[in-house]
Amino acid sequence: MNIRVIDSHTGGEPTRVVLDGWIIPEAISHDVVAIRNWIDETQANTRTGLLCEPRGSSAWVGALLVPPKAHHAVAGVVFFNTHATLGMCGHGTIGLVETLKHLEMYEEGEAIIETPVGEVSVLGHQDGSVEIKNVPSYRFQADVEIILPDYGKIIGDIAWGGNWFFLVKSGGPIVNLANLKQLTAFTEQVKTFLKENGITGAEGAEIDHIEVFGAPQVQGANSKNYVLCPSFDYDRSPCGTGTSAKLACLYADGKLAIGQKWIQESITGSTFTGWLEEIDGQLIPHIQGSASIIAESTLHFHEKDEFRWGIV
Ligand code: PYC
Repeated sequence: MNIRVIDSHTGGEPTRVVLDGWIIPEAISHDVVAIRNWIDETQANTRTGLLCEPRGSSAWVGALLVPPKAHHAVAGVVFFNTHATLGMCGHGTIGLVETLKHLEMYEEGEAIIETPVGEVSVLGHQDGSVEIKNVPSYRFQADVEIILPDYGKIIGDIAWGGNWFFLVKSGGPIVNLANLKQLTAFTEQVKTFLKENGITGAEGAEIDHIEVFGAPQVQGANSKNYVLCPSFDYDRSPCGTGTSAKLACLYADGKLAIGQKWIQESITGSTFTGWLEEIDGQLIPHIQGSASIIAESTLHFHEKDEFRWGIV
């Protein structure tokens, strides 16, 4: 099996867009929800082969590009990581648009992309950046108290930004790159506590991303974050869905007005600019950032390769 991909990074976080070679059953080939279920139920090998070492690493996010179902959409996409599929992915959508530009499949204007959690719209700007209008975001629960064995009482919010997040409000290590190990150990403990104590998003959904905040270092930024992803690696970018969840929490706390800009710095120092729009009583996050193409490749999966499906 050979799979053709284009790799990009958005603020340091890699995205591997799958163009062809991963054969989707015809009956579901335009249905991103069905494709997501098909990957989760039957395609773990291809998913891990594409993203785990030796072809990738736990930091990578994949994006399976598919034809859209609706006439008004330009593409459908199912995001996945080394662990499972994802509902939405902000940095991945920016990487996907950069890839579509590279393929001359996107030139200008607003375009709709279908994801398993709803339609998002994208807009390329003159300066090369990409703006995403994400799915509606909201805070689900405020000021949830948890007690961790090594850190004591921690308070955080649970919010939806296209994925489920626990946003730590108080406690935890200082957010800077020198504290990577401590931040990872801390957020893993938060995630384990939530799971073991049945603390979830709406309808029992697993909270699979943990976000911690600190003082920004980049001039003009409002905050710096560290985001633990489901693969137990961290997001090198400020995390588009995580920034969306943060905007919803800030708004709920009366700390951000509709249309007010919020510059979210990542643990690596890259930034996204976010703001909220209100449509029919729903909060629609806009996230703007930039991606760069880094490779165009054909990945080979030989039967004789002992790590054909990655090191898992
Ligand atoms: O940018 O939304 C995001 C994201 C989710 C996981 C990694 N990046």
